[in-house]
Amino acid sequence: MSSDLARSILDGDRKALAKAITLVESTRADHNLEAEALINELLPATGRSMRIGVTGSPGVGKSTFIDAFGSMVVAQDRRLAVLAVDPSSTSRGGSILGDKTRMASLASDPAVFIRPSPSSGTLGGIGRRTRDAVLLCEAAGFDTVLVETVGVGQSETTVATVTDLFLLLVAPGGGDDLQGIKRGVMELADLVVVNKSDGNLALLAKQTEADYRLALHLVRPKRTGTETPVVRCSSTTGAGLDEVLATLTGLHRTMTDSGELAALRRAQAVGQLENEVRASLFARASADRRFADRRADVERAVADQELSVTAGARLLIELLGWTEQSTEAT
Ligand SMILES: Nc1nc2c(ncn2[C@@H]2O[C@H](COP(=O)(O)OP(=O)(O)OP(=O)(O)O)[C@@H](O)[C@H]2O)c(=O)[nH]1
Ligand SMILES: [Mg+2]
Repeated sequence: MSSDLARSILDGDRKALAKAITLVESTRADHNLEAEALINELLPATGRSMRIGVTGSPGVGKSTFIDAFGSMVVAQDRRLAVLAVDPSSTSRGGSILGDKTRMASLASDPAVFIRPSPSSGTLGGIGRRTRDAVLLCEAAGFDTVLVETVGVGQSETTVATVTDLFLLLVAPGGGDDLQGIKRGVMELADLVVVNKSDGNLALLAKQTEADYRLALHLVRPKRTGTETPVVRCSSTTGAGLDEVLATLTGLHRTMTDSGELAALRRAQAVGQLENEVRASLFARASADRRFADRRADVERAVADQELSVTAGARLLIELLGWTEQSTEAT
């Protein structure tokens, strides 16, 4: 059954793609198993895209940027998929489908696939959902995948584990705004883009570009021996968007040629495997009565500092009755 779905996806059928992503996002275990089989089948057809994470604080212009940048990408005969990650963006009305007006040109383009983030939680969390959605888009022939996330919480760190390049979008502003960007996000960035570099804001955008160059000196560079590029653009006039694309494709080509991309993706897959194992083991433990019955007690004791975290964890794990050898082997 899933082979039919697989074939339709390989044919670039967008309805089939949407259906498959729904399976991935489902909280039903049988759906997830179906998705797992499907992705296994499609795996040989994946990997041939430029995977770009886009993050930025609310209001910096992510939707407007993706619309304008995406239109330029498809004008170059590329096929673009846009995935949104942040459940929080749905609640504040900023989800990519919510602001279809700002993505008007993209939403109607047949070379574009747009998928908003699901409103409810997914069984495997945003990491698994996003990774699988990226793979499905690739199998459907999309060669450019943008993964959008609002720069709050942990989502951008997760997105960085499923993308090749990470773009930090910022708006012109003084030093205070710059302080608001977490150091960790700056370290993740392969490219910083100062948006809204137009009209009254053009001068401030130049200053902001200089501020970021300076600030990036203070964080660990993503690539040793190279500076993280900072580019200015306007998503409303389109100025500078070509430079953003050229910088991204240039970086991607360099990574491909040097073997860095292959190594990165291998490391990402191994890291994701570890996350999956960790999550499944924890889910299995939580479903075990011996563990579940004592969990609240142990949590309280740890919270009240009656018991150390290490001792509490050992106590709970021992309740599972795993043998000496198997615990020693971990
Ligand atoms: N002048 C100017 N305004 C822009 C530009 N890009 C976006 N804007 C405006 O900035 C505001 C916010 O843009 P959005 O694209 O909605 O920003 P966002 O980052 O998607 O916001 P959230 O979805 O709420 O996180 C809108 O009023 C846009 O018209 C730009 O390049 N220049
Ligand atoms: Mg938005």
